[in-house]
Amino acid sequence: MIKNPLLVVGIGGAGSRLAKKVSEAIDCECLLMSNDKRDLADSNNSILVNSGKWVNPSAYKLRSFASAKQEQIRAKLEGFGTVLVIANLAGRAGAAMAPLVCGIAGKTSTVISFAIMPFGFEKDRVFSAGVSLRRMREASHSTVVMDNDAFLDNNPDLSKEECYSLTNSAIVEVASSIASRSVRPDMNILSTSKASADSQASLRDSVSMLYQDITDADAIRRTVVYVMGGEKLPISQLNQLIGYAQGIFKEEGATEVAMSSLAVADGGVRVHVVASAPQKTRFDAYDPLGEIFSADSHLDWDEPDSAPDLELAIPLLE
Ligand SMILES: Nc1nc2c(ncn2[C@@H]2O[C@H](COP(=O)(O)OP(=O)(O)OP(=O)(O)O)[C@@H](O)[C@H]2O)c(=O)[nH]1
Ligand SMILES: [Mg+2]
Repeated sequence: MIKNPLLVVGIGGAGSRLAKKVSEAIDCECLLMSNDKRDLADSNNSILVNSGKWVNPSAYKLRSFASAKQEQIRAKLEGFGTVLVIANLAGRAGAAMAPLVCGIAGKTSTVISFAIMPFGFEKDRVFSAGVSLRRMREASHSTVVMDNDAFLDNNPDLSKEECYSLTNSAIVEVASSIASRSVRPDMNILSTSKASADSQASLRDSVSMLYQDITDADAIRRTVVYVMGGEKLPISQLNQLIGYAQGIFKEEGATEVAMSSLAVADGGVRVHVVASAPQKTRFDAYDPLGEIFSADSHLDWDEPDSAPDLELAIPLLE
């Protein structure tokens, strides 16, 4: 499914930081996109979405400014077999531009998108992230979701920063390994754990995070268990770990184990789980109306909501 050449696109602050790391890890081209100049510093391939006179543009506003750059985006994406798009949907730039970029890329390339979801207490961001995720999923061949909220639920003692640093490294590690293997079409949930000396505990933590997002765990059809720092693990322990994972995901032959020699900072083992998601996940509830109306009864779905600047000649109406 993955065709060369490969392009990694980072959108917004966190998206750009992660995309740079992934492109370094797998040695491929990188394109950054943001409305904030600071996100694009020291990059030689980027698109600045200028928000004009707006100091604090909404996601809708940003989307309309990004739409105006469609041709430039199309030109930058041209000629790539596969495009990996990384965006933080908790951010405005991410939520505004990611569906647009996936839509444009999807016309000519295979698109694999990575979406970061907000914490549950970021109430103002949950809805917009939910709608953007639905659109991103539709426009991509495969979407991998990292849910910060589920991670925090599982690791309540961590600060926001510690949480970001762990979920970010899971994204970079999994995105980098995806380039050399296949992913399931449609939606996949990425879950992770803190580093631990005990690989089974790390797997258990990841699975418990996964269960926060999936309402019907029996519907999981395929899982890939990524073992980071796993090459240092004795074979017997690795075997146990595989057996343990297969016990959790009962589907015959559906559990795959991917090893990575990437060292984990404190010498422990970290287990990431990528599970293909069933029809329903908790993200559906982020956009409650989307659950009530089926996709084909939306009159205005084709064009994402945006807020263009319309110059109304009000004085003339007098
Ligand atoms: N998951 C994750 N979230 C982050 C990270 N850094 C910051 N955030 C949070 O995500 C929010 C938006 O981050 P950005 O990635 O800058 O979002 P953006 O797409 O640039 O959009 P803006 O809201 O316009 O900045 C911030 O308010 C932070 O709370 C990170 O490294 N990882
Ligand atoms: Mg930002």
